[in-house]
Amino acid sequence: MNLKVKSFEDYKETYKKSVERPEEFWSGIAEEFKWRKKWDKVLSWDFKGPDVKWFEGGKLNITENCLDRHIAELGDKPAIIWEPNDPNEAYRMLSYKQLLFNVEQFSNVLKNNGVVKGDRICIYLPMVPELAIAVLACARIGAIHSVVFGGFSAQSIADRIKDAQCKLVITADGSFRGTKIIELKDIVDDALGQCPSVEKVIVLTRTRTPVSMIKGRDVWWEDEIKKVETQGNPHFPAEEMDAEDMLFILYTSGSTGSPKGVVHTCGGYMVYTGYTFANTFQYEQGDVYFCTADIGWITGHSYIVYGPLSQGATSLMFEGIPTYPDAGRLWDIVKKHQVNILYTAPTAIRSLMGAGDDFVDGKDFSSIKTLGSVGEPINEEAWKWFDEKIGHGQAPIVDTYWQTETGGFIISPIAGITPTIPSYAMFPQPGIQLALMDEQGKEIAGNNVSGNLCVKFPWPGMLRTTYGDHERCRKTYFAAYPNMYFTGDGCLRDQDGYYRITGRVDDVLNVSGHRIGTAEVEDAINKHSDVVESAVVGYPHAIKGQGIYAFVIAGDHQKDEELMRGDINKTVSRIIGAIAKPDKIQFVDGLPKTRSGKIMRRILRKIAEGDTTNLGDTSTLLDPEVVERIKKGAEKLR
Ligand code: 6R9
Repeated sequence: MNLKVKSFEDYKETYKKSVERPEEFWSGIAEEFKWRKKWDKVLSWDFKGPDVKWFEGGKLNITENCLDRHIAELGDKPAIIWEPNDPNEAYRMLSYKQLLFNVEQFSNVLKNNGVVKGDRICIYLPMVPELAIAVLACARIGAIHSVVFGGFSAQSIADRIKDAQCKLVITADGSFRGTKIIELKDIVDDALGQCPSVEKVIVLTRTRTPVSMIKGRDVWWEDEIKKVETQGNPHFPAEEMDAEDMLFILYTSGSTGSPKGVVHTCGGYMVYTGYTFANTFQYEQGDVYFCTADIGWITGHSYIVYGPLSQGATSLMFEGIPTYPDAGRLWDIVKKHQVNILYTAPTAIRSLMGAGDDFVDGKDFSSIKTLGSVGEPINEEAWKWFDEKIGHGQAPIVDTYWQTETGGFIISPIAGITPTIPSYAMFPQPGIQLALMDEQGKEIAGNNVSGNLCVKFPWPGMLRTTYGDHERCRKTYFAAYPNMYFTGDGCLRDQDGYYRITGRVDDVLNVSGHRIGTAEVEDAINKHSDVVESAVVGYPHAIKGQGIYAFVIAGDHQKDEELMRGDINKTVSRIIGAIAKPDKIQFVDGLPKTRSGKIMRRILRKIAEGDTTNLGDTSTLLDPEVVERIKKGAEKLR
């Protein structure tokens, strides 16, 4: 397939063409995929709606592109290599033929359980091959998957199920994470009390921990597979989908309200993830590609499942955590499976770096060709360590900047082709027209400037709506700057025109690469019976990138601060999940508010960062004295 640029010159020319003649450019890329019927129109768009359509009239099924079309040439090639949590358990390898067989089988299971095109299916599974199988089977039957990350609570699952009105849930008895077992089915059961739309639950065996199985509702994955075997026809012809039919919903946090269901559609998402995967990593047939993300996040959707598989790649999936049994685990996997491309997150790099070089030195990295980073800005120190220790100065690092909403990379170097600079995402991907905007809504021209990062022209992988609430999509992404998609990130374009992401400019936190809204955490804390009010901000954290700092006004029931902190943490874990637990909780007797009642977060952010010398103008505060008291309390916490 001819999706890869060959030189820096070629990148520049490709980029130029992609901007000057976007429709011609993207239809050329799309032709490298398998369509049942070619599109009538490449693009129609209007960011006011927003109303964006790519490859209208085209018919396809993404799983024919990820599976069927590879069988003739790559049928016996590993599609998925699966490394279990416990290094002593046997790993698994699924060839393209086997994966197709399993996906067809499970599509039949879904059909037997009443699933039809357009139904919404919630998936809450550990990182086992069956997760990829379940995702692809939904796509094959035309059902819309909504994968929920295994670290989210019962309440979060319930909220997501209710929002999308899911008909069926696919889960497992439990999942292994390091030395822990997480009882997934139990968590699902806690959620289902609130979810009348769910008719069936399919339960995969993994940990074989005791689970409650309700007659008529809950069925075992393995039993359902046996039924399909007895039925005797393993095949399942892929459902024909329109390019703009929904492929999946993935919930993500914003600066206000509950998480939104970002919607991606079949055609554009396929083209964009396949193209950016092949080109950015410069994937070559035979390479073993290892992305350490969880399929519960967009990175796993786009760059463990759809992107790599549409390109006939070998995608390695890891069930466990980078520090189990020790901090050398990822490097052992690299050697064991001769990984050529390793794609991970700055938070993982920093935590492994912190574990000491004993876990790295002497390991075999000779197979590594390319490294990648995603999820948050990578600091220079982590970049250099990754480069020296893992890449031995030989492997280009692609620092890929993108979002759940963008579907795939929008700013990134191209491995071995474009230059790299530590902590810079460098160049827009072909087809991506960036704009830096100032507070007055004007585009900032020239170099050596910073502003709010926007995209001014559509690309095939962009979100189409937020599920069930199109107006929310418009307000969140398309209203801040007319005719632009606003990312929510700040960005610098340096004197050479290279891009560097400076972080979120809204109230979204990035904790260990996980996106969490401050408003969501506040809502959860405020649900605690003895909390009057709270305000949550981020602060720099050595490993996590950002930590969560909560200022809490407590009622007078609980006098013991440590107990109260424990209770608040438990409440947040129950409502959102352990990933949203505050790292620091400071009890305060008031919050810095303006006379109109708005919390001045700018001040709280500074205090949380430990930078209280210049708090700016506090004269508009209702009670300026409160700031002094909060400052004193913060010093005690440090
Ligand atoms: C893919 C993913 C999106 C937010 C995004 C930005 C941050 C992601 C980054 C990066 C700097 C990078 N982000 N990659 N910041 N450099 N290479 O992470 O999606 O979970 O939706 O998060 O993550 O702040 O806005 P998502």
